[in-house]
Amino acid sequence: MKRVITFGTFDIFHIGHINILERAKELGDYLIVGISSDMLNMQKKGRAPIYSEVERIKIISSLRCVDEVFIEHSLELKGEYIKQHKANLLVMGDDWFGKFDEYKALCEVKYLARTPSISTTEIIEVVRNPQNSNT
Ligand code: C2G
Repeated sequence: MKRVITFGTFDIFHIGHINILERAKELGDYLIVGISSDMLNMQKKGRAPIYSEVERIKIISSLRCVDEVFIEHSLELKGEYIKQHKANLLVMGDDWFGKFDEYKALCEVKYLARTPSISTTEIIEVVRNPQNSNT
């Protein structure tokens, strides 16, 4: 059985998120998702997520393609999480291209193309300033 692991904040869940999760699942049999804690998101993006970790865990674990979730507390613990969850494959979006190559010593690592034209940051922008939307 091939165990796939991926990581992300998945704030304001959107089509880009489901696309990468479904494609990650197709590359194996069992999908494990590390969801950034509110604190880790604060460190990564300099702001609190719109949806709390409790809400994001509930949303992600309700998806058909997701088998297991856990909270990612630190980017530095990625190797530990890979070992703990006995992952055979790490999948990330290509905005992280090359950033996790060191884990090739532990498991296979693949970067998948991001879904174009959608991001949590853009959604926040459009909701705040609808007149700037070009859609
Ligand atoms: N994603 C995508 N297409 C988009 C937007 C996001 O494929 N249009 C992917 C990202 O590449 C990532 C996943 O969806 O693989 C989750 O995205 P984020 O929530 O933005 O994740 P991020 O905050 O970058 O966290 O340890 C790594 C980090 O925790 C990743």
